[in-house]
Amino acid sequence: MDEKKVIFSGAQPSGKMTLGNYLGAIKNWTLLQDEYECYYSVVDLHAITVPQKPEVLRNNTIELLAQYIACGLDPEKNTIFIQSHVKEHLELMWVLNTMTYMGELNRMTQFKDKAKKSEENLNAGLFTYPVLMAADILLYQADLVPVGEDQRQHMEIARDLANRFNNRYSETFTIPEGYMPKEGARIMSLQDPTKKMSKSDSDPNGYILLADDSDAIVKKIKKSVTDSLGVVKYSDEQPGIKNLLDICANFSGRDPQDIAAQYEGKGYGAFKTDVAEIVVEYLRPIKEKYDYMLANKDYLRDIYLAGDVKAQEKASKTLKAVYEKVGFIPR
Ligand code: AQP
Repeated sequence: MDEKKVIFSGAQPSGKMTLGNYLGAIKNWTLLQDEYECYYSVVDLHAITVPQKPEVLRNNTIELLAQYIACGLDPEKNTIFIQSHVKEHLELMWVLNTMTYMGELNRMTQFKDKAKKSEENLNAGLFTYPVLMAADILLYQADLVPVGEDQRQHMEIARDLANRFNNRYSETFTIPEGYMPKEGARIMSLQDPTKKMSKSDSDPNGYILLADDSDAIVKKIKKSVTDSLGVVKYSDEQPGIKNLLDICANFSGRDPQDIAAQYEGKGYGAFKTDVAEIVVEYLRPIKEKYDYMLANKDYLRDIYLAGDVKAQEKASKTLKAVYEKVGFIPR
């Protein structure tokens, strides 16, 4: 029997999961879980690159795990684990740090964006974030990494570092490929459709959380920023409407242009009402399962403890090979 190809991906417990996180990444995780050997992590080490309150971080970590399961990840089929429990991530990161150029990190747009937001906390972790992400991926010899469009640059660094290491020390790492959805690769803020929807946005009206109740979802979609043209059209000149059409298209499996055509002669009000209904109905079972999971924290603990062991098994093999090639004396 052919060995299954490997997937790695993760999300940060830097807040609660948004519709952007779901449509950009997690939905694909669930679609790929039968075909691949999958490692899905709650990447808490990444989350502390911006200040986190310890209690909030702990809650967000468990809640994100609950959301992974609520979205349809089967803990029997996937290795689901907490990043900080597998220390190999940090050890491989160190080795890769010594092979990463300052110039290539300086070019990262996510760093530039986050640096603007965190001028008082411009820490080195934020700068070397892509190196930790490369370590996450390469430790599991991942072939595929399902992520949103915002991670494209980081995926390039992961590939470059894998190639660089292989060329310097001989074949060690699988070269990973990013896997992005056709629609939903970049869901935009509902309040500023020129920037991406983010769970750490200071304006809660900018994002829809998977944990939001129906009323909140309806209100946020009704309040979403559009334009004064008054025509539902799938066009770059109407980023707010385009974003809502992308969300609809993703949830209904229909073409965004066809959906737009349905609203000829109708105003934005009717369109927004329908978008809200589609989102509410789609998220309803996810929210129900999420609430159930949160009431079963022991089960969640069992999931991550089993996942930690399986993840570490694989990660330690890769790290051992790396240490040998680099020239460290084995203990
Ligand atoms: N708006 C988005 N549209 C599509 N995909 C998105 N992703 C994030 N935002 C969007 C994808 O979700 C996955 C998990 O993201 P993450 O938690 O690792 O970090 P992030 O990309 O920085 O997400 P946020 O929500 O913007 O978090 P904060 O506010 O903490 O920075 C990734 O695959 C990402 O591409």
